[in-house]
Amino acid sequence: VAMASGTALIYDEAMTRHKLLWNDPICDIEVPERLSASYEQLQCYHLVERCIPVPAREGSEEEILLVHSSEHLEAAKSTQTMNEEELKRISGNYDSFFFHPNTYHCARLAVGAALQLVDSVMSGKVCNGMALVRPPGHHSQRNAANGFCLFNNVAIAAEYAKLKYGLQRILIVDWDVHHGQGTQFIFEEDPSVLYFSWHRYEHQEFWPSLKESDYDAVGLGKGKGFNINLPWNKVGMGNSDYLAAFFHVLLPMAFEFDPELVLVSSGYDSGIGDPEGQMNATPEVFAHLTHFLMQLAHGKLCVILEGGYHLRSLSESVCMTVRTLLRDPLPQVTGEMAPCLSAIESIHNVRAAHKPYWKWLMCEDTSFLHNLSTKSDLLKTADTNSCTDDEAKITDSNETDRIERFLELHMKNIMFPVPPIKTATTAELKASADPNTFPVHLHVVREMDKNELEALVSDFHVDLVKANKSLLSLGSTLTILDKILKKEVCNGIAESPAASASVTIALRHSLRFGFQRVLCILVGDIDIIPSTEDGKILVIHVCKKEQTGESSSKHYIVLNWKEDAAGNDFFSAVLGFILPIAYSYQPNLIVIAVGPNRSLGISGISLLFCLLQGLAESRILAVIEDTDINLMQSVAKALAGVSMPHFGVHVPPTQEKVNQIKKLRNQLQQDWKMLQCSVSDGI
Ligand code: X5A
Ligand code: ZN
Repeated sequence: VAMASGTALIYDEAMTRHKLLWNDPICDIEVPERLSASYEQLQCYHLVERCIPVPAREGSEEEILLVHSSEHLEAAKSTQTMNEEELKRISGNYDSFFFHPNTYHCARLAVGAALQLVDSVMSGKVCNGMALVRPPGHHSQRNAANGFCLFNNVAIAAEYAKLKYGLQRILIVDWDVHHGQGTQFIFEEDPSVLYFSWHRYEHQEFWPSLKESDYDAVGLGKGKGFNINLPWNKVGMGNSDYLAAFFHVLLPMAFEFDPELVLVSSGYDSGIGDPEGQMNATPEVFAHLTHFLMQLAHGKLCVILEGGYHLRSLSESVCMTVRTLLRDPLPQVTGEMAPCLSAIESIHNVRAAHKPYWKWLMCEDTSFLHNLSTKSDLLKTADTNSCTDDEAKITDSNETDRIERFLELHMKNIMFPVPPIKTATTAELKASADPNTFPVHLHVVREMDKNELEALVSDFHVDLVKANKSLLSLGSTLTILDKILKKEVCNGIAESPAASASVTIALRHSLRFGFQRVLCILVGDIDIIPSTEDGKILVIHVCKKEQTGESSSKHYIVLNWKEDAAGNDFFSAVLGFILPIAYSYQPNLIVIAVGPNRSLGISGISLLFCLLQGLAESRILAVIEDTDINLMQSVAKALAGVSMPHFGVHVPPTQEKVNQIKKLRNQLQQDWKMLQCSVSDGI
C-alpha cells in the first residue's frame, strides 16, 4: 500500500491566551510558555520549515458533544463573560482546573486542532503529524473539567474519526505521566478504541489516586480487554522501563489489535526533570516510542500534546518526536538498558491481567503476583522525598536548573550528523522494478571495481578472496557498506550470490572500521565464521534447523523458527525477543542477511527491518542472496519508509515456539536485561 508522505504541524499562538489569573500552587505549572517554548525549539532545529503547516480551527459544538454532555459544554461556554471572582469560584467546582475568559475559545481550538490533524492524516494530505495544543485533554470527562483539561481533545478526535471515516479500530497511546482517567471512562465499554496508559501511581498515592488506574482495570462489558493500564509504583522510571513496557505490553497488543489509526495523548511530563512525573526518561526515548508507533496503521499517526511542565525537557522531547515523524534517523537511547524490578513487576501484572483477552498472551504462563503488589522495598530504591514543602520548593528550582544544564549537554552529545535519508543499492534492483508499483527512490551506487575493492580490504582479503574465487561477487556488499560507513547514506541493500562470504567480509570490514558492537541477524542457511568471543559481534540466527548441535550462547543465539504458513506469528518473536536483545546490546551497525532456505516470509523479514531501524543511528545493511524480487522490493520499501508493509493477521505462536522463547529468555535475560518481563522466572 503506497503511503502518504509529509508531516503536519499544527500550532496556533491563540492557544497561549489561556492562563491562570490567581495564585494556585497546583495549577501554576500549566503555563502558556509550554506551547511557545516548544514551538521555538522546533524552529531552532529547523523542523518547522520541514513540516506542512496546518491551521487550527475551532471545534464545533456538535463535535464537542460527541464526547461531552451539553451541561458541560454550556458551563464552559458561560465562563467567557465572567469576571475574575466568578471564574475563580467556578474553577473551584473542579479538581485542578482554572478558567480564564479565553479558556473556552482556546479549548475549542485545541479540539479543532486535533480534528484538523485527523483530517490531514485520514485524507492522505500527510502521513502523520503533531498538534501543539492547550489546554490539554485526557483528564477531562463527559461532564467535568479535571487536571488542567476542559475538553478531551484526543477522545473527541477518536469519536470523530470513527464517525467521519468509519474507522473500526483506533489505538490511543497515552504516554503522559498521569493516568488519562477521562479517556478511560469515555471508552471503557468500547472495543473499537484500545486505550493504553502508563502512569505514576505509587500504589494509588499519586494523583488522581484512583483504584481504576490500576492494572486490573481492563475495560467493561464489550470493552473488556481494550483498556490497558500500566501503573508505575516508583518514581525514577527511565528509558529502559519505557522501552520494556512497549516491547512486552503495548506493542504485542497493538500489533494484534491492528489499528487503522493511532492517536497519541502525548504528555512529556513522563520525561526527565518534570516536577509532576519525577521520572528519568531522556528526550531521545520519545523518538523511539514514536518510531514504534509509526509501524502501525500504515504509519497513520496523530500526536496531540497533553502535559509536560519542565520547559526544556518538554521542548526537546517535542523536537525528538517531530524529527522522528519526519523520518530522520534516531539517536541512540542512552543509559543502562535494564528495566528496574518495580517496572518488571508492573509489566508482569498487566500481562497477567490481560491474558484472557489477547491470543498472544494466552499461551504464556503468567499468573498474578499477590504479595509483591503491596508497598515493598524489596524493589527498586525509591527516590523518597522526605523534605518539607518549603525545602521542596528550593530543591525543585535547583533541580530544574540542574536538569536544564544536563539537557543542554545531553542533546549535544546525542545529536549526530545525520546522513541523508537514502537507501543505497546497486543497479539490478532498480532496473527490475516497475516504477508504478514500486515508487521507491533508491540511491543507485556504482559498484567498485576489482582494484578499488582490493584496496578497501587489502589487509585481510587474501584468504577470503581465495576461498570465494572472485572478490567481485562480494563487491555490491562492500560498496554499500562503505557508503554507510562514510555516512553518505543511512542504509542499503546488497544483492549477493554468496551471502555467507559477503556477510563475513562485511563484519570484518566494519570491525576494522572501529565498530565495537555489530548486530548480525541471519535468516536462513548462512554459515559465517564469526569470532563472537570479544563481544564485538552479536549473531541472532533465525533458521529451521531441527536442532543440530548448535545451541545458543551469549553472542551467538539460535532461534529455530519456521514462520506459520497460515499467518504471521513472527511478530511475537521480534517484539518479545529480538528487539529486547537488540536494545540491550545497543549496536553501532546492523547487518541483516537473508540466505537460501529462509524460514521467514516476506512480512516477517520486513518487520525485522522496520523495527530495528531505530537502532544504530539507522545504519542497516541488508545482504540478500534470494533472487525473489518481491522480497528485495519489500526490504527496499521498509528501509526507504515509503510504504508500511501490512503485517497481516497475527496468529499467536504455537506452544512449542512459546516454550522455546521462554527457555531462551530464561537463559539469556541476565546478559540481555531488556528480555525481562516477568518476576516469576529467573529473577
Ligand atoms: C495534562 C496533565 C496534570 C494534572 C495534575 C493535577 N495534567 N495535580 O498533565
Ligand atoms: Zn500529565
